[in-house]
Amino acid sequence: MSYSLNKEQIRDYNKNGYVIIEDVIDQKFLKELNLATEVMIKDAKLIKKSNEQFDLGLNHSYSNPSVRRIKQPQNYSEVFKKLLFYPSIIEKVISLIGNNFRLHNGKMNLKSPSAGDLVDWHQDWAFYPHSNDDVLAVGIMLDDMTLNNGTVLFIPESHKGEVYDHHHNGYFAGAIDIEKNKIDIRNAREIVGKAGTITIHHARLLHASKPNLSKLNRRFLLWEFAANDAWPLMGINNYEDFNNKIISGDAINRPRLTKVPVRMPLPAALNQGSIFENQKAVTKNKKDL
Ligand SMILES: O=C(O)CCC(=O)C(=O)O
Repeated sequence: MSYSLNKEQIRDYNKNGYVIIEDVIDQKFLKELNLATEVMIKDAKLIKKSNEQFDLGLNHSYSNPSVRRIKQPQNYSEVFKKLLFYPSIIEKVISLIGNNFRLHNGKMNLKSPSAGDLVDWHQDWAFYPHSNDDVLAVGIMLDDMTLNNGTVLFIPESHKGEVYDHHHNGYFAGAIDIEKNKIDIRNAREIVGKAGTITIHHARLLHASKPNLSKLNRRFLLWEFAANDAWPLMGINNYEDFNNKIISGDAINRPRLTKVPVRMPLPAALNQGSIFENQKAVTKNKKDL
């Protein structure tokens, strides 16, 4: 059985910068993922401050846990490791960026009713420019994504344009000032889907995510993948760790250089480790979401 994307899906991705595929994750496995998430949230109850695993909401407490993000869930749970190597996802990524790719970063945004923070307009590429743009993110809906629990918004074809300024007051802030950059967000597509649906978006696609106004959870996991010959321009700390993140294919030590627009995320953000805190510097856009 082939799990590859079909021609129309590949064409949609190249044209619009994203594609949505329903029913990718098996329902039984989804239950296991949600149980593993509950176990991690229990661990989060025991800590008071954000750490390398958890980004906590400002009102987090033992009795009322508020976890905004679980970072690198694959490092803390065998179930999430299994999801990282899910054949149906791997084959779809191969259809778009070829047989050689590695994990750049893994994260789950929980958007629970108690910590339903929105994510402001941004391009992932601004956070991690690479030597070429065979770089994308696979989003996995662990819960249904509905019109009032925090949809993702994608602006079709925006991946073909420039990389916008994501700085504020001289520091990287991880969000774009939509008015200053005269970006028309009326064309944004609001993405909804059943649990088990996946999205795949190009690293330069302009996107954002609405606040959760419901009483239900909205957990969305993102695997950010890069071709093995797309090297991060911020450098590699440890070459062995870098290659240990290969999901498919072989290590390549000859990066492929293409003509890509780049702005470095420097000077670095003031609150390293939390997109939610950094984006607060660019508050103007919040009313637009
Ligand atoms: O959680 C979401 O809806 C997507 C957020 C996002 O774009 C990100 O974390 O980079």
